Amino acid sequence: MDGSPVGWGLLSSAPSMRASLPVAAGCRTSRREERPALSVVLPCFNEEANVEQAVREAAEAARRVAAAFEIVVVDDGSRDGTVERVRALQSRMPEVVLVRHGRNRGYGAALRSGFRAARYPWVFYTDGDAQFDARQLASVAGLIGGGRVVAGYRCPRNDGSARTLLGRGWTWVANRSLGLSVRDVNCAFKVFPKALLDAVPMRSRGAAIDAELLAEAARRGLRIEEVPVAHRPRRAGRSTGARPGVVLRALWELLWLSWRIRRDA
Ligand SMILES: Nc1nc2c(ncn2[C@@H]2O[C@H](COP(=O)(O)OP(=O)(O)O)[C@@H](O)[C@H]2O)c(=O)[nH]1
Ligand SMILES: [Mg+2]
Repeated sequence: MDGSPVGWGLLSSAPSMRASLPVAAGCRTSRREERPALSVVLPCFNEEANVEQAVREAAEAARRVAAAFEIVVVDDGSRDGTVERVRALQSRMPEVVLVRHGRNRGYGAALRSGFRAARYPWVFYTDGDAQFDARQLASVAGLIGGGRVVAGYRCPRNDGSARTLLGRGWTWVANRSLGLSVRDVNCAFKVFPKALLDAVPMRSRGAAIDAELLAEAARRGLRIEEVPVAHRPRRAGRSTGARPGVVLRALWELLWLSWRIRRDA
């Protein structure tokens, strides 16, 4: 594992923005040389019923794959008992860090706060609603390192057919407008080098953040390793990812992002 903060030409631009093909199952764990130090970022908005499970699974995953780890829970202005649940976890788990927004600022803003707080050279993020089982990280740990980003794709997505269709449409639009070819742009199961997250001028505050991060990674020549991940139905609480305001904001941010990337090119 290369822990260098500015290794792999992160600060240089590469002409190609094409993502790699999905890796074959047998390749996934073969490249691991050293255990990475890992910050796990979990954005949460009104997740009192799910956050404990998300943190426990993340801790289990990190204990298996990381030399050192922390779990950064970002509370995005929840009005339920999310913060109290996290505080209760902190009394038993010193690795848990709580970052709070005084008001709800959006998914992208929550991730950005988590990235800023992260202390380790690799950042794994997934949702605080436990729709992804973080323990799947163990099967892709061999890909963490070097000039690589790990990007999951939901296989299958478990949000119902209307949501799945909307997600496919979003992936198509994001790929077309940013010159990417990623299977599931908004899949919240990704690992990035912290050096990249520190280097890119992240601007999205809403759901376009995934597209922005992938585009910046590709532009800097990082390889995007796509891996299938299982996805569970939301067990409790409410999804806000398909609200009209969230979708419109994401489209607006994507339009702006695509203009900016073309301008910079
Ligand atoms: N949609 C949304 N999710 C947020 C926000 N802030 C944090 N989150 C968290 O981001 C994750 C994804 O949100 P969710 O509503 O489940 O979206 P979905 O999985 O696409 O339906 C969850 O863990 C939320 O708690 C926000 O402002 N909007
Ligand atoms: Mg969800």
